[in-house]
Amino acid sequence: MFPLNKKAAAAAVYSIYMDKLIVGIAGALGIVAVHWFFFMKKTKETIANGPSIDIRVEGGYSPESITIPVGKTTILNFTRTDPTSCLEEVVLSDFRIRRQLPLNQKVPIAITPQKTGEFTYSCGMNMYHGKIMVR
Ligand SMILES: [Cu+2]
Repeated sequence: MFPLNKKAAAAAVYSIYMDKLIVGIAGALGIVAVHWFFFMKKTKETIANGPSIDIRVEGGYSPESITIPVGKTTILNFTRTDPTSCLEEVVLSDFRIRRQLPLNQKVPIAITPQKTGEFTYSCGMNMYHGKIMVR
């Protein structure tokens, strides 16, 4: 009798885990689908002269926070080395920029902030964040 109950309990626990796993997989597929939906056309960038900052995209953005001068053009060189589809697009909403980041390619994004403050940017799904401090 006892071994049978133990077996039943184990089966119940297993089924709960399976439910969670299925929900997890469904959620992940949903995220991928949304990313595909928002896939946008590549645009050519006009590169302005001025200082640049390299930002590596790998499990997030590094450096996560950068400081750039107000009223001057700074080029942010994004290089994505992370194959996660989540990071394949970067959105600098304050600067009205949305750009694809092909794997292992340097993508220069020039910005010229007109006011000081803290600005955030993110991946296309708003899950990973980076910060731009304008001084
Ligand atoms: Cu994302």
